[in-house]
Amino acid sequence: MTAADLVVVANRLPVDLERHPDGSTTWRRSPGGLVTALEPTLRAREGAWVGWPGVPDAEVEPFAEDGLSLFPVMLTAQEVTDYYEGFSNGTLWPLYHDVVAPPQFHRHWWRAYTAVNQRFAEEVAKVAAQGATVWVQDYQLQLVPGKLRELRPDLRIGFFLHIPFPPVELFRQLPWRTRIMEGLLGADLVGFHTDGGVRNFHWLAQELAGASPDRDPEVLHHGGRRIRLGAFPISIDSHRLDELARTPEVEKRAAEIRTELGSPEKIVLGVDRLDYTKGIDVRLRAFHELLEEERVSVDDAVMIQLATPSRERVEHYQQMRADIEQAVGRINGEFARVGHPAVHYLHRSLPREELAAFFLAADVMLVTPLRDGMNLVAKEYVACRPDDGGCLVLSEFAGAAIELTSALLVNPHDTDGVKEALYAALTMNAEEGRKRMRTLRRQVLDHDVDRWATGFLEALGIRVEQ
Ligand code: GDG
Repeated sequence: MTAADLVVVANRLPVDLERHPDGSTTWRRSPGGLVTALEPTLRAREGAWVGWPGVPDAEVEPFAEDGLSLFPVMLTAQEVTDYYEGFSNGTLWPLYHDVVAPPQFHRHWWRAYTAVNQRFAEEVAKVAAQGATVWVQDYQLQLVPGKLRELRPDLRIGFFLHIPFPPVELFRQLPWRTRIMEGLLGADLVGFHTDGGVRNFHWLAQELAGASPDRDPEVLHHGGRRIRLGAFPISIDSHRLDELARTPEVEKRAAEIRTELGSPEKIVLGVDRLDYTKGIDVRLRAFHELLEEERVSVDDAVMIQLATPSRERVEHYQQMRADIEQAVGRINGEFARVGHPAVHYLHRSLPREELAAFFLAADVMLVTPLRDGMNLVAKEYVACRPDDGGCLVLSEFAGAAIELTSALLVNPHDTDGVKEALYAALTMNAEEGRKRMRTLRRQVLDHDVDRWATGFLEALGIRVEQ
């Protein structure tokens, strides 16, 4: 395979390796937003993607697929435990999400994180052409820009963080804070979802790594180089979802869902990866209290919580799953009637079309994270409402709240506030609801994921053909 001019580096490849009981393996596409956003640009430039294929101890040869070269990085089972589940998801994830769960600091996790980041950097150094552009993704790979610059000073390196960059006092808890900061400063462009992330980084880079400010608040100087910072709020493939939600199949399925639920007046929906940052407990509490106060009854309103299984081997996730399932059980124990649960809870992943039908059926969408980099579900709900129906209740602490200001914004720590917003959404007059939704849709349809990717790559100095 020839060296690539554009290389994306992410913890995961855009395809997952699947091992079958007979020992054979196949690839399954995992079409996340990132793949959809970057695929056309990558294919047009015969780009490369470097990432882990999703199963431990898999030594897989690189392969090309339709103009895109894939370079698998091997992780041992121990590295999956220490680098991925440990340092990435047991240390960085909770620390960067306002310590909503206590982060754990273990030196052997950190050692695995540095070793794996080194391996990713070495793989990229092998596949990138002279002067190529490399785009590193997310918190699992924060040391890659620095390590890569040492190996290949000719490269143009961008880094984008998909989760919040934490407030100064929290980041300073990290025993390896300076190393992380220097890793990130190896990039030419460091991107965040919001200006808050830019500001936190700007301050910490000076404090911890001795970077110097510039007259431009989005520029730093370090090691004789100029580093640009910027806010690039990610989005979704809005037009494709809008079209999907207009298909007769999805419309029919949305109507069926309502009938299957016993034709309630209102359907309240939550859709999340099962994660303690998403505030699933917050919305269950609000719904529970409205039922207790008899402001809502199971005849008029039904709640559905779709929870995609996630990080099931990480301790905090096991506890949280048990707590949420107990809360669902308690609400149903008190308020359900036979054949009419108050809360429907599905712990599984659904196909895209089915998810679109749930969005189209839902009168109220509850997105109540305690902290979230962006939250794509909020944008997907809006994209799936070509009928201008539905009402979005959105946490102020999701990055999406900066753009989706016509949602009903709530502080997820304020149970009364969430409860009143849910009640307001359930009782909102149709005209006001449509007005809000029209404004939200203009924002989401105008700012799609393609615009995000193009904006980042252009800030990094490469021209993107439209
Ligand atoms: C991280 C940041 C940031 C969920 N259930 C099903 C399903 N999903 C899809 C949703 C959405 C995605 O998963 C979840 O994205 P979010 O943005 O809501 O949250 P994270 O996974 O935490 O993502 C976040 C994002 O990165 C991008 O930068 O916005 O802040 O935490 O697309 O639709 N998809 C299908 N079936 C399901 O059951 N098909």
